Parts: sequence; structure tokens; C-alpha cells
Amino acid sequence: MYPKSTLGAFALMTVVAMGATAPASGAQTMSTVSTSSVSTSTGRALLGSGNSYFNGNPVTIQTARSGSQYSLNDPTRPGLSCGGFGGPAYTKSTDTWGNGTGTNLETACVDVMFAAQKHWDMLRNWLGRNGIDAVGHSYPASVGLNSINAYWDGARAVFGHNSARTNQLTSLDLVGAHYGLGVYAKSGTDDGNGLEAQSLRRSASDIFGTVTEHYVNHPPALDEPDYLIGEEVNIVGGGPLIHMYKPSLTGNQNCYVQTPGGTVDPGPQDHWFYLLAEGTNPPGKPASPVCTGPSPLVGIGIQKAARIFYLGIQRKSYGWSYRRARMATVQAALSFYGCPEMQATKAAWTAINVPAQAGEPTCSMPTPTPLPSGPALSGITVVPPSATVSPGGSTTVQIKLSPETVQRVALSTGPLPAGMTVNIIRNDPSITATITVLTSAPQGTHPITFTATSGDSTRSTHFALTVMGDDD
Ligand SMILES: [Ca+2]
Ligand SMILES: [Ca+2]
Repeated sequence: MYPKSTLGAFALMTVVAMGATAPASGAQTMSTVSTSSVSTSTGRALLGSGNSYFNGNPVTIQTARSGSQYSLNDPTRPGLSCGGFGGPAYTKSTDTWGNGTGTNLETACVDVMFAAQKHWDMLRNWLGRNGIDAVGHSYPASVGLNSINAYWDGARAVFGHNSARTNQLTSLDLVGAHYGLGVYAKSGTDDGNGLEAQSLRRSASDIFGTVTEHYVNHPPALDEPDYLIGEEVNIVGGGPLIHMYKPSLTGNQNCYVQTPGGTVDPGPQDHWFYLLAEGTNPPGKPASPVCTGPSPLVGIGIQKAARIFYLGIQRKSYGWSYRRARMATVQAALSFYGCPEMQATKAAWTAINVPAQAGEPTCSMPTPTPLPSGPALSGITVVPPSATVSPGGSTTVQIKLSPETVQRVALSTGPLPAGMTVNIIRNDPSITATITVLTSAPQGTHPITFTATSGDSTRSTHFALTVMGDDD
């Protein structure tokens, strides 16, 4: 069991300098994207090869070259860099980084760059956000802090080591958590830093870390997705810091308790997020208790849960509290998704003891409505019918329905190969599907089935996606 005294002294999930955070400073890290190609004051963007500790190897990371020097700057995510504590971004004469050992700081920066780049991509592809600050910027990171600690200081993510000094605290979830705190600070307005606000902020970092881990979707041999925080870093030899599905397993609170000052515990909102994403009894995943109200709950999936959480914090305001977080996410779920997602959001809050709020929107669960008379769906095609993507890349294709005017169409894909996600966006009359290929995706050609259903009519087509590495 994790010793509480150490947890109390450990500031991993604490954050300072929230609210009016300054943009990243330091001439070596700020950059400006030029017009046509990605070439900036930090150099020309390149894909470097990394030998990581947590994410396998080799991994591909975005790096930069300036003259004959390569550096751990990412011109495609302006502001992102990694170097030793108190120093500039690492530079060297080759674009191959790290040696795969936990004590090597350049290796820690490989993990930081990999995770921060995936976190950025997750923000774009799952949450619709452009960078940490929402206007296309990231921030630098430092490794090598001489402390059992990691923190976000408002302008920089800083990572220290575990108690055994065998590795840096740079796993996917911890990097995603600390860059997530940057997103949190740049969402809505200042939360007022009350006790409940601090509790919700610490939980927000857990959620961003976990969502990043799910976005990357490593296989079990690496850092597979879970709802644990810090399970890879062995911070003090006591296992994960948080079990989001049942925070009491590490001495945190499962349930919201209204006290005069609230509570600084990430547990209740972490638990809410798990119940919203996965429900009480997800197949193949840990069961999660409810504190009150109906059970079982059925989750809506982590992508939807993440989007609802994210849209909720865009409404963050001074005096942020569990009750306001409930209201904000309930409103967001209804406006962005619809009635079932809003009901699931409400049920998850109720389940952790945050009650219904006055003025909450209501809706009736949709009942099957007869299709309006109109043209019947007769076909679906994908243009182009095939594409080749490098690991870590993505491609966007058009989906054409015939007739184009067909209404009430549900679009879906068949089972996807590991390491791939498909995001279908309908913006009449255009329908696009963006297929994102993680670096972990198997190489080769994979058929992806797209299916359209309208009323009694179902049509499918196959798309051939070839994953081919750009070996160099
Ligand atoms: Ca994991
Ligand atoms: Ca984790």
C-alpha cells in the first residue's frame, strides 16, 4: 500500500502558478512557424529516432536540425522541447537519441517528446484542440530534477526520478498529466484555487494522462492503456498512485463528500470519469462501485467521456466546484452529443454523490422515430479507395453516399487493426474520415470496412490502408 505520508509530501499532481500563466520563455525554445514548410527558429523539422525507456524502441520523434546540429525541439508543435533541468534543449550531431536505460536523461527526453507529441495529437484528433494553449503552442520540458517529483509550473513541465533512482517520472500518463495541466490552465477561466478546485484540477491531470495513454494504445508488452496513474514508474515501490475505477485502493476517496471546505482529493472526479467512460462492469476491465443511485452503469467510451470532460472545463470559472463541473459537463454532453450521453454524464455524477443541480437540462431518451420519406440509401464509396500512411501519420478520405441527399445515416467502421483510429465527421454534404496510425500499428495492408445504415438499408465498402515505415 502506498504510504500516505510519502504521498502527502509528493507533489506530483500538485500545480502552482495556475490561472494567468505566461507563455513559455527562453529563446532556445520559442519558435515561430514559417509560412510554407516547417522551418523555424529552432530549425527544420525532422523525424528523429529515439531509444526510449517506457515506449519501446525505436520510436519516432519529431526533432529539429539547425546547421549541423540536431536538437530536441519540435518545430511542428512550437514551444515543445526537452533538455536537462535548468538547461536548454538537448543537441547533438546525429538525430538518434537515448540509450533505452532509465537513468539516462536523454532517454527520458525521448519519452517526454514521444508522450508530449502524442498528447498534442490526442488534443487535435480526439478533443478538437490546437495545442496546449488552443492557439498552436506547446511548452518546454525538463528532466533530471533532483527530487522524487514532477510538476507543471505554468510555463514548463519538469520531471524528476523515482525513489530508487532507476528511472525518471516520464511515463505516458505522467507526461500527459503534466501537459494536461497546461491545457487545464488554458481552459475556461481561473478556477479560484479553492479546495474543490484543487481537487478537480488534480483529477484533470489524471484524466489527461489516462486519455493520452489510451490514445497511444500501446500493446501490453509496453505501457498499455489502463486507468491507473504512475503504474510504470514505480515511484516509491508501491505501485500506482491512483486507481481511477476505485480510488480507495490507494487511500483516496471514491465518493464526493460535501464538507465545508470541500476536499483536495482527485479520487471522486477520477471515479466519475471511469464510470462515464467504462461503466460499473466493463468487460475485461475492473469493476467500479457506485456511491449512490442506480447501478449498473454502462460507459459511453473514453473518447466521448474525454470530450465531455474537456468541453466541461472550457466552462471552468472562478470558484470551480463539483456541482459546477456536473452542470458544465451535463450541458456539454447534451449540446455536443445528445440525450443518451447527457443521461450517462448525469448518472456518473450521481453515482459519485454529486447530485442533480437546479436548472440542469433535461431530455427524453430518443424513441425510434419513423424515417422521413426520402431517398433510400443505395451505396457508399470511399475516395480514394486506398492510401499509404507512415506509422505515426494519418490520412483523410472522403466518404460518398448515394444518393448524396440521403438522411439519417449512421456511419461506422468494422473492427480496426491495433493502433488505428478512425474519426468520421459529417458536415453536409461532405463526409470525411481521418484515419490515424500509431507508431505501434502493424505494417502491411489492412482492409477497413465502412458501413452506412439508413432505415432498413445497410451498405458497406472496403478501404485498403497500407502502413509502411519510412526507413531511413
Ligand atoms: Ca499503462
Ligand atoms: Ca496509466
